[in-house]
Amino acid sequence: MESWIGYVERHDAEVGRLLAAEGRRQRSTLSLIPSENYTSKAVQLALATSYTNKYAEGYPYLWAGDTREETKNGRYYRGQPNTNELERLAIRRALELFTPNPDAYHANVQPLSGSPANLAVLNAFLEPGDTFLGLSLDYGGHLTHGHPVNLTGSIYNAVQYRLNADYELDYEQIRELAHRHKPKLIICGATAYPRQIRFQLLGEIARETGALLVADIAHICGLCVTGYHEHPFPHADVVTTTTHKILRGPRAGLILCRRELGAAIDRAVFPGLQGGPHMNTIAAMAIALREAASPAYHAYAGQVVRNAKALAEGLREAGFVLMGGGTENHLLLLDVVNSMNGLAVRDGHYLAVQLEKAGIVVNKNAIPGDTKPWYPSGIRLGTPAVTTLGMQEPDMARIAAWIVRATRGASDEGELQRIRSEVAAFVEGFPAGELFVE
Ligand code: DSN
Repeated sequence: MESWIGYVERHDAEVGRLLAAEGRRQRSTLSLIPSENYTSKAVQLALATSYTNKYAEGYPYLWAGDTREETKNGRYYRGQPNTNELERLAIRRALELFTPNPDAYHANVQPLSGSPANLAVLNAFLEPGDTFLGLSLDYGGHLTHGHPVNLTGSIYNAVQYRLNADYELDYEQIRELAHRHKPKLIICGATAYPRQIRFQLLGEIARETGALLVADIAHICGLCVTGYHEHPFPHADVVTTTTHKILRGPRAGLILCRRELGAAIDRAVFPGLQGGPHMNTIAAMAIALREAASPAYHAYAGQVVRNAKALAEGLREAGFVLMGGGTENHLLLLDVVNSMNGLAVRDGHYLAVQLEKAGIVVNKNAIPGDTKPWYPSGIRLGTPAVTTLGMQEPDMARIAAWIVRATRGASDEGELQRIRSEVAAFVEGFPAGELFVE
């Protein structure tokens, strides 16, 4: 039988060639970017279905929370029997996976990704100029948590909090800022924070000061639903997440909230920010949500954390400086400029480029005090993708050894090529048959 990619290659040779090349790249390199993963083949195939042809502006109900039979179609276009059933299924699975009581919460599965999800939440509860608190980007926050170059930092009055000297969220500073600025909303969550987030404490601070607590758990959602990280509910009023990181779903966003906030969230997503939802993506999301409720996913999440600790240990022993001293979740942030007793590379950009030549794919990352985002001092590593391939602690020791060798030999192109061959043979040794559409 002709392969899927073979079919595309026959139809469009240029795109088909690039599809095949990307598959080969992913199967022969180590993906250590903590926000990346490998989805199941079922998730990828659902994305490639006829739902991509269908417009479905609106919701599969007339208003949030309404479940009556006669109001099961709140769409602006006809032809929705399948989209309505599919979106309801995705909503139910999201509520069952993420909330302590599906009847008390609401889910919106339409955000196109994490940034629109966060913007919609801010838009739901804030007027332009209103104040909210968020973690500063250079301390591990996200652009949409109020960075000045992002809309969230220009439309609203974003007050930024930081980490303390122990590389922990500065909960005292957050409390002080919340009392001083009386924000309508506090957003927590991070993209480069190797520690656990104390949602209960943040919920207390929010309630003391009359703010809503929004938890962006894009990086850690899979740990929260399996008990490897404190769960944001019931402390947070609203939770946002992407579905393509540790959750292993399609590139998309998801918002969950207390049921009484659901109508405001829905209005903010559509028509406030977006038009038609991507129903093929929602189909793939529903599959990923079911997969994430399985015992196999629970085991996976535990292994992600154990692997991150093993990788951290291997790198620390070799002299790498780990921000926060190690990891309590799925990721590590290395200060590469000050690592390895003077064998330091000049910046994280350079090291990320050289590591890629060795088949080790990471991203450069700012650490506190950095002033040049393109040439930061750090790199960020994570274990969600390599764990999906089936790697375990001993494999992390091998990866750490390759990173150390590639860092020492960063200016030696021959050494990087030798490592690349070893890495490719190693990665190709893991069975990936269920992960790649070919
Ligand atoms: N780009 C994502 C990450 O890599 O963490 C955040 O949006």
